[in-house]
Amino acid sequence: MPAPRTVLLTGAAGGLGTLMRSLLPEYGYTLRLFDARPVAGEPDAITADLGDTDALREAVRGVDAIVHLAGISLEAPFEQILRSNIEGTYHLYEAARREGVARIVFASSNHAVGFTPVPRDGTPLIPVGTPRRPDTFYGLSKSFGEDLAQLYWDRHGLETVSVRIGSCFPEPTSVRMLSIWLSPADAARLFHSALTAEGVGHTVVYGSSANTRLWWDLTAARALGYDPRDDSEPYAARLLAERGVPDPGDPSEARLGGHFVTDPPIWPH
Ligand code: NAI
Ligand code: 15L
Repeated sequence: MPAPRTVLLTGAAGGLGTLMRSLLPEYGYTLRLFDARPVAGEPDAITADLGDTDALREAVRGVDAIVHLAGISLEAPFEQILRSNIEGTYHLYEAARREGVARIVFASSNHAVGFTPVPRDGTPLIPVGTPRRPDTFYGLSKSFGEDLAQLYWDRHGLETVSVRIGSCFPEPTSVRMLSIWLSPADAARLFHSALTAEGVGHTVVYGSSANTRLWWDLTAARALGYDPRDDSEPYAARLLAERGVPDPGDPSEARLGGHFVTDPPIWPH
């Protein structure tokens, strides 16, 4: 597909949205911003909920692609997850289909497979085809989003790259994040690859940097042209000294989803 120029960024007021607002324009994109909350310093941003189908339809009209970050990003009561993440993502796909948008990059999450045991002692890296094992209603909504993306590709020819993001923050802040960290610069590289690769259909990839302690297989992401440059290893000695070596007998250490498996952080709003 021709390289997209105008991209709708949903969730633009959030942590990852804020990082991408500063990094994605370097790749030549013009961003249209969308969030339920006002985006600081961006008076042209669209302030609307994913449940507002008229606002969504107008927001997607004329864009070449969408980076869909909006939604509840932690655990919440099922009814809230249903409204924002499940129905909200459906409304976005319907708006995109009706307006003829060619491609969506969907912010899935490691929590779609959060109950998967972490590889230890030379066991193979986790493949993208591993059975989904959501660790929360939140992870379940990401699993739904991946299936929705598959449906819209098979039935309507709308392409998606579903990125199972690890932890995208400026720095890793836990031992677990040493394995799943996605640096903001690598996130922008990955989203750019996902926006421009040819013939993606519906492709699922893991989203992380080239971490020395990586838990999953980045082959599918690299096949899109993604060439990660960062590695969490420089943070390892300090984090291990502060936090200690993980106990493999602790379920929150033994499963990919970490503390989401045992004591998920709750969406504050
Ligand atoms: P965030 O919580 O900082 O931002 C989410 C944004 O979505 C917020 O600005 C919020 O106002 C907006 N939003 C929520 N519900 C909405 C609705 N119904 N209508 C319109 N806007 C709505 O989350 P963050 O960290 O920026 O994550 C962005 C996306 O990436 C989320 O979908 C999250 O699940 C996903 N993700 C993020 C990871 C990370 O490490 N930051 C890891 C895995 C997935
Ligand atoms: C996620 O899916 C969350 O949105 C993010 O805030 C982090 O908690 C991340 O997963 C993680 O697993 O560290």
